[in-house]
Amino acid sequence: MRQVGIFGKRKSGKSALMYALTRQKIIQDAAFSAMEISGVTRVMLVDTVGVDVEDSTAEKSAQSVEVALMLITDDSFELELAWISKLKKAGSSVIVVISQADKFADGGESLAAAVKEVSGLKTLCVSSQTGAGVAELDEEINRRLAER
Ligand SMILES: Nc1nc2c(ncn2[C@@H]2O[C@H](COP(=O)(O)OP(=O)(O)OP(=O)(O)O)[C@@H](O)[C@H]2O)c(=O)[nH]1
Ligand SMILES: [Mg+2]
Repeated sequence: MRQVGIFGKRKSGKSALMYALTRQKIIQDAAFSAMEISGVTRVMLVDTVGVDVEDSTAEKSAQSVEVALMLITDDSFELELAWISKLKKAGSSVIVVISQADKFADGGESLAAAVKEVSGLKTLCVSSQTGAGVAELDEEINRRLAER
């Protein structure tokens, strides 16, 4: 099955994001069940161990995912940038996610701009708690999968 991996430091909100994305999908499927059946793509969301954990098993997941979500929650994101290189080298399409965006006064926009500037990657602000940005992220994931 096609895999989408969720990467980030410990407590960056990986598991919460996995549930938010899953919930979104279930709601959509309920509302548009007739439309979804014919064009359904089955995707496995892969939750990983923090990239800041020693001997992280995320290393293994990085080899098998087609699309990788790299979560960033604050302005020290050197480790995440190193992982982005690693994921790209392994052939994954990387989407940067400013996670827990509800915690920022500006919704994470200034951090997103800073990350985008150095990484050159599409960066989306998402809150699993309020649901802000979840639908946009879901769309972007599907776009990336369709492109491959
Ligand atoms: N305010 C806010 N808190 C969040 C959000 N997402 C997660 N959290 C909180 O952040 C903490 C960590 O969330 P998790 O989803 O468990 O993070 P994780 O990256 O899976 O953590 P580990 O598996 O331990 O590495 C929990 O207390 C969550 O309630 C969010 O969008 N907004
Ligand atoms: Mg977790």
